[in-house]
Amino acid sequence: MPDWFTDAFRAEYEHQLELLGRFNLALFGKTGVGKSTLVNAVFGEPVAATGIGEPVTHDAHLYLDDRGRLGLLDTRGLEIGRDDRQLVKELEAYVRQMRRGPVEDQIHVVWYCVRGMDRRFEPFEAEFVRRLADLDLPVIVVLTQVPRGPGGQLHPDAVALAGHITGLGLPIVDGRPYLTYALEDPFSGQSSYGLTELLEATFRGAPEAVHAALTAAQQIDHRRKAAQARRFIAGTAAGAAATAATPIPFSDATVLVPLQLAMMARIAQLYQVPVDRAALMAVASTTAATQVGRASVTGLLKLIPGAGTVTGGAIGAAVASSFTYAMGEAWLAVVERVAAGGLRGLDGMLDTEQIRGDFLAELRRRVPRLR
Ligand SMILES: Nc1nc2c(ncn2[C@@H]2O[C@H](COP(=O)(O)OP(=O)(O)O)[C@@H](O)[C@H]2O)c(=O)[nH]1
Ligand SMILES: [Mg+2]
Repeated sequence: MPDWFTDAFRAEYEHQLELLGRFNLALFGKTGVGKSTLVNAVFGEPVAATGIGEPVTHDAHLYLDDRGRLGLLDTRGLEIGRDDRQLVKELEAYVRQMRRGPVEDQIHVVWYCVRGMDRRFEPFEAEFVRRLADLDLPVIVVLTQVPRGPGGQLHPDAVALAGHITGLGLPIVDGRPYLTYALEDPFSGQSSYGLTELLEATFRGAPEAVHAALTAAQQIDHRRKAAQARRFIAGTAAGAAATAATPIPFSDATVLVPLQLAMMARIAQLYQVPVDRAALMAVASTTAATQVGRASVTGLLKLIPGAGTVTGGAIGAAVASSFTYAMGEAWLAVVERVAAGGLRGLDGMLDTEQIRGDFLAELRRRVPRLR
């Protein structure tokens, strides 16, 4: 059972990854303005050394770095202000070529980055932004490394620059730049800010179809992950109810397992819990779930008025739905704890016994009659 389950979970984990797709972000701006720092602050440091990515154009100045749920389109060897025509030409070719492919291969949002203290936004930059917008790309202008005063007030020079850019009436998301400081600097006492607002704007710019991928890719807003997980739990619970619309005999309750497996895999993906850990966790918790399954179904049957007498030893829609829902919520609580760095042993590794115990406790809280 555990081996079968690990394999099944791994397959489902991959399948859910495909369904989730990828959010593609294009980065433009001069070297050293803080593009990489910004990306890492919002999406987390790359797990492995990702290198420079794969060239995506014939002329090979555009590179796509595949970081799982996040695709990063970056420029090498071309500078805005010097090679704009070449850059726009390559970009046009790429966008055209991609338009024929699936949504998940398109560029979804552009961050055009300007160092907030540079005090200038030049005409060729405005022109470049317009060309991006002409390609139907949602462009967000980001002012990077904008310091704040002791009272939290934004540096007046950056505010002036933002006002200037807003006044240009560019076709950019929300019509104005976003001011940020991505990486805290303990020496000068600067803390990071503006990232959540930038992420919100990115969601507004991105097509609905990639919101789930963006939710999984970003690492700063866990409430969005939880909300997405809950939508999926509700959908799975409804699916379980449909499956059990004709009551399932007790012994056939395993027909619900694939649904629950998909649900758990999707939640693990949303929180980017790596597959080996996820498989381990799934095995641990589902063993627990199977153990308590019988007891809980009996318990749930007692909770639903008339269920016991009407369906006898069978699981009906209401019970299948409630139990799947409780499993989803319990699993979500466990995954959130793992994502926050918890449920580890003294050696820092994930502790299967802790996870199992935790999942059981969470499940019990949600199914009160459970032994
Ligand atoms: N403290 C601090 N340093 C930053 C910030 N953004 C960029 N830097 C620094 O500026 C330098 C260039 O940043 P990088 O992200 O590599 O720029 P890129 O060339 O646009 O990708 C690096 O040394 C960063 O550590 C920030 O928000 N805070
Ligand atoms: Mg960089």
